[in-house]
Formats: sequence, structure tokens, C-alpha cells
Amino acid sequence: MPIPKAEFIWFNGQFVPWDEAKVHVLAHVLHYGSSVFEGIRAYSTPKGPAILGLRLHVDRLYFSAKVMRMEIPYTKDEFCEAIKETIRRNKHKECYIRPLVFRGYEVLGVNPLNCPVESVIATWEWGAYLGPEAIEKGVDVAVSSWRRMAPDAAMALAKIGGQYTNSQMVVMEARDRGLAEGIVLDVYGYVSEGSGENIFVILDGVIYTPPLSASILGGITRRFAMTLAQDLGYTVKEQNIPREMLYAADEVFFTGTAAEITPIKTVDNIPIGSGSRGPITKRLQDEFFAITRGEKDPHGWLTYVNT
Ligand code: PPE
Repeated sequence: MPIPKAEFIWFNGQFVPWDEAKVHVLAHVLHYGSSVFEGIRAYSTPKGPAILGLRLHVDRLYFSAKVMRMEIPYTKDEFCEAIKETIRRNKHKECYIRPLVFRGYEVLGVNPLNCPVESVIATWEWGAYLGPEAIEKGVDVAVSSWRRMAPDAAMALAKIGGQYTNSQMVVMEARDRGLAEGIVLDVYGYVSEGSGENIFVILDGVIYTPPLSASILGGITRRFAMTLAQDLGYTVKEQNIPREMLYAADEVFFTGTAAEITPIKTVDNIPIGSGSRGPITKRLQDEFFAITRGEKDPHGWLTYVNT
């Protein structure tokens, strides 16, 4: 399905009509993947749209830009304000938000430093990432034949456009196999993450997730899920996860801004636990979606767009 158009895109500080937000074909980013980006969601609440984890996402965007030595010519506060204003201008009740900072048109050649840094904020309405039934029913996945990038070959903790060629290979392979997603191992063979999600494994009531050193993106939803699990009294351990621990697990789920909290019902055709959404996953979803509905916000994760 094509992206459902909104009215405006924020482009280098100006609101431009959706169809006019264009770049030159010789922009550096098109050739060398020199972009950093975010995926954020705003949810519909009784007090209007509320952005989940706004500041954390903007912090990660600036961190990614720092890694790529891009100077974003706005303060973080200005960037947050621009995101809120984009949602107001586009009159969304809820939406996905895609900030993007990239190297534009000036010179070509791998060295990016002489190309301008350009900034975009786009918003659109985006439903469940892994299919409409995924949140309740769960998804079927397999371990990918692809590995995540070695820690000295790429910068997994930074959300950099070019690095998503790895994710594209993973998701194309999964779809070829008729599956929703792939689980990617790191170069040492430990479980890392999905093509666009972090992963959690529950075994004997303990919740495990790979550490930041396992070539993962340090997911914000991952952080939220860990905090909610601790609030409910569960022990959460960041540790290396060998592949067969997925098969031993009582429950496995993905987290991500787009995927939210999505249960995994089979891995490599092997049912996880009962083969349907498990009770701890359900409890975490209930807590998470109570926050996104605006019913509670014990940790101050919501930013209301209209205040
Ligand atoms: N790992 C990867 C590789 C990743 O891309 C994401 C987000 C995550 C983990 C989860 O991070 P967080 O959103 O902070 O909890 N993937 C974004 C892009 C998806 C896309 O198709 O584009 C997202 O979920 O918005």
C-alpha cells in the first residue's frame, strides 16, 4: 500500500506540500546511504495526540548524527517543537513520525563532509506493522541466514540509513519464506534482533533480552518493555541468548515503535510455548497500550501535541 499522504512535510525548517518535498538525484544520501533517521509514534488520547518517547527518539537521532559527523542546525528543543507542529499542521489524531537527516546535493565521492545536512519530518497514518492480527495472534518467524554487522564494521546502535541494507536482506528472505520477519544472529552466533525490532525471550518467568553489545539498535520500546516488566515485578536480564533458547522459551516477543509489542508464535516452524500469545506478553501489552491510550503515564513518556 502506498504511504497515505499527509498535507505537509517539514523540510529544512519550512512546511512544504507533501508532493513538493523533493531532492536532487545526485544527493549524497542516494548514493552512499548517508542518512540518520527515527521512527516515532503519536497515539490518539482523550487529550488529543500524544507522542510516545519524543525526547528519547530525538536524543537518539542526535546521537546517530554525531556518529556520522552531521551537524543538525537546530537544537533538540526546536526539533521536538517542529515534530509537534508537523502533527498539528497535518491534523493527525495519531500517526507515525519519520524524522530524517541526510547529506544532500553538492559534491559526489564517498567523503560526505562537503555535502549539506538536510532535515525532514514526515508524518502519516500507519497501522500494525507486522499485519493486522499480529498484536493478538502473534507472528511466524525464522532465524535469518544473514548476520548482523560485526561491531567493528558498522554502528548498530546508531540508526543510519545505509545500515538498513542488512535489514532489507533479512526481511526479503523472510517474506520469500512466507514469514512475517527474520531473527538475526550477531557475528558470534547469539540472537541479536529482528530486521526492525528488538527481541525478548521469557523462560521460567524470567525475561531475557540481548545486550547492547549484541549488534542491536538500542530500542526505545525495548527500554519501555524492560521498565514495564520491572514495574510488574519481573526480573529482566540483558544477556547473550543462544539460538536454541528461542525454542526452549515459554514466550518470545518483538518490540519496536512500528511493531509495538508483537508476540512470536513460531520460530523455525517450532511452536513457542503454547504456540499463541503468552500471559506475560499479554500483561506487558496491556500496560503498554494503557499508556498509549493515554489512560496512565507513570514514567512521563507521553508528550501531548496540543499543549
Ligand atoms: N532494531 C531495529 C533494526 C530497528 O529498526 C528498530 C526500529 C528497532 C530495533 C526498535 O527500536 P525502537 O523503535 O526504538 O523501539 N525500527 C523502526 C523502523 C521500521 C521501519 O520499517 O522503518 C520503527 O520501528 O519505527
